[in-house]
Amino acid sequence: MASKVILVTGGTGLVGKAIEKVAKEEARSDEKWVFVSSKDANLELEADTLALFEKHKPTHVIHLAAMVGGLFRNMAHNIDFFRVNMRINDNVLHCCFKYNVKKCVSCLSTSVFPANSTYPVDETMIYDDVPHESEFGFSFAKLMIDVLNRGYHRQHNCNFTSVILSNVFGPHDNFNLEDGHVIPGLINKAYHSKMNNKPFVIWGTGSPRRQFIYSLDLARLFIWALREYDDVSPIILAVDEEDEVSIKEVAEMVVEAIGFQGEVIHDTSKSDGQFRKTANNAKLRKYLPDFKFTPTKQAIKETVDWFIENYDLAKK
Ligand code: GFB
Repeated sequence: MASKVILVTGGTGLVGKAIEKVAKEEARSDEKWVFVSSKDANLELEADTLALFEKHKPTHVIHLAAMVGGLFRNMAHNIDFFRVNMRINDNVLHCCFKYNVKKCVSCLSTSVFPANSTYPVDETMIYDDVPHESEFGFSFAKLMIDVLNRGYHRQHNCNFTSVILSNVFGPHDNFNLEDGHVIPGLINKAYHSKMNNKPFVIWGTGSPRRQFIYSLDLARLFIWALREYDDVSPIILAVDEEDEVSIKEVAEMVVEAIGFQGEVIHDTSKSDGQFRKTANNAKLRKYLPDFKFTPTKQAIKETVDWFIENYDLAKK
């Protein structure tokens, strides 16, 4: 019988689906995985969250549930991102405490780092200055997870920690143009440009740079963190600095994967957001020096193939 019950909140989203796939491939007899979504509980409500924990009695939690979105959704809903995520995080971590959860791993984002900084940023710099204004609400709510983790550790000796994620993409992403992140947005746009013989439009100048991470790579790292990483301080799970690419470069990879041959244009009336958030993954590399990330080009091709095969089901 499984001695560990691992509850994954936000378990049907981009990262949850990837963790489910990898956990199945690397199944261990002492682990029972439970993937839950907003259909199982409204984590903004304390009573619902308590009922969920009462039902599953988790020993471990991967906390992914969050109001998320790309730059443009963040800009349009800053205060909603703050309030919704604050409520969810407070309820989930308090239930982890109440139900004596042995370990909880939550997500921060590279958007928590100071907007004005030297690069690369690392885990020691999250309180140095305020995050970029475009994602102020989301970023501060994410930062408060670290405050909760430290608080529960100091006062109650809980083993709650967090991982800092850069821009994630992969199968089961949100391909919606207004709400989603850049890679799924570009894939959806390039697909329709090809189908309708229309120009492909990249928003902004294309010069901002990002360390994109494939959801299936992230899933392997997340499971490692749950099993092995025992430190309250966050750890950056990001590709190496030299694998950072510009939005323009990533758009070219999408165009190639889709096989679009028409005109490519930039809409520079759209925001660029933060120019860079380059994160140093030396702490991760100290633990996992040989971890191999999927090359971005290959990961984009796999995501494009998934999108086309699952077009009717894909969130968009
Ligand atoms: O993924 P994204 O929306 O967010 O990427 P961030 C925004 C960048 O891609 C900007 C450009 O430079 C945009 O101008 N871009 C070009 C596009 N075309 C498109 C498009 O079709 N859709 C979108 N969305 N952008 C994310 C945060 O920031 O970083 C998350 O939104 C999280 O909350 C994550 O914190 C780490 O990369 O700027």
